[in-house]
Amino acid sequence: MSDIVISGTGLFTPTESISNEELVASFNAYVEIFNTENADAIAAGDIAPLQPSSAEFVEKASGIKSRYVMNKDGILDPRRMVPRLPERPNDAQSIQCEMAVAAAQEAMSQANKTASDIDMVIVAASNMQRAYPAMAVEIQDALGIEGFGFDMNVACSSATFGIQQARDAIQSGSASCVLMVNPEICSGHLNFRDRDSHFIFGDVCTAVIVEAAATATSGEQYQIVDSKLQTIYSNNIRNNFGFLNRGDESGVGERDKLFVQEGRKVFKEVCPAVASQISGQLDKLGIAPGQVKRFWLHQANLSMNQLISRRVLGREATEAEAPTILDEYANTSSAGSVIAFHKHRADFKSGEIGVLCSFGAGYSIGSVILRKI
Ligand code: CO8
Repeated sequence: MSDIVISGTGLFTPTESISNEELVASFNAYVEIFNTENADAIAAGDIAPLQPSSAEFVEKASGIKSRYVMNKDGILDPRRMVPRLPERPNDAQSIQCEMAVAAAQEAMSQANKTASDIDMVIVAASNMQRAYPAMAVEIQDALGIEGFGFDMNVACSSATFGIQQARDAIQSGSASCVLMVNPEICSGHLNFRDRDSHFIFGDVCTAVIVEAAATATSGEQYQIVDSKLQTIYSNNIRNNFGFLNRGDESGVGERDKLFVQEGRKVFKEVCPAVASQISGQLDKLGIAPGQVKRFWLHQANLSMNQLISRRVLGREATEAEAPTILDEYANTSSAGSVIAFHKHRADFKSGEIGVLCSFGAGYSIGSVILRKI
């Protein structure tokens, strides 16, 4: 198999951010309004009063301190709690396209690539803002890329699955240089009125260039040594939003048409599966866990990452070995591990090895072993 490399990455970070304190103040204002407006029903025992959220809980349970969002005031308005993202005319660039173009331009510049070098665009993300045309085709057009593009969704694992699709396409000869982007507007599908999950997600976009080592001219290249994908069906992270919703009016606007999860079950079931996948993969490749310089892990929960790296290494990982970005970005679904890779690799020397790994709804797990060239 000829060498295939990641030759550039890019990151678009929204300008607006929300601290835990701001988010919790808005949630608690909503709780007060709800409990006041429903005081009689609550007193009669017909409905339960809502409980307040707490910034201390959020940081302790998740490690998250803040998140970037595409619109702050709509989310923080306790009478709205949904980002304000006005529809755009069909002849204007769509919002996911705009984010993707910004991240792609940085990745292309890092990789020394112009539009004419790229012949395939993959948009890999948990949520597409429309059914069709594919976001990838619009992004391809916005960047002036010829060839083809398509969208794919494997929730939080979309990026690692996208990297493997890019690698396979180059290996088989159907593409020579691939732009893979992850425009994640998680705030669009997050229920900011749900105390259990209102703090979890943020918005961002990452981009990755994948190409054959033979064509790469970037000063910084990471060989894709191996990639492994796994899916295991689970309803513990689910969103029933979809085009068939209008076929049953009774369900429109219900809680299950946004992100819902059994967070504890996800934690307990996913961590061992991820650790065992990474350990098995390293073992198959003859790489001792101690030879791995860095674990660029999916950024959902700090304790999850500590548990996974402890299981793989047999000891606590240092912050340098398993860097955290979720404190600042929260969970950005598929983009999280790519942000960690983008921000935490400048110290890599030739021959050093890292693991890029994602996990989430599906369940889905993707792990990519990278070696600096
Ligand atoms: N403030 C104060 N107290 C709270 C709050 C809050 N905000 N929320 C819950 N509590 C209370 C609970 O009521 C509970 O009280 P009690 O003990 O009296 O019952 C107590 O705090 C503990 O609650 P939990 O057991 O729920 O708390 P955990 O310690 O388990 O932490 C987490 C909750 C942070 C959710 C944790 O379980 C976790 O991170 N689990 C893993 C989740 C995960 O990784 N999910 C992956 C989803 S991402 C994905 O796959 C992509 C999907 C597509 C993206 C879509 C974009 C929207």
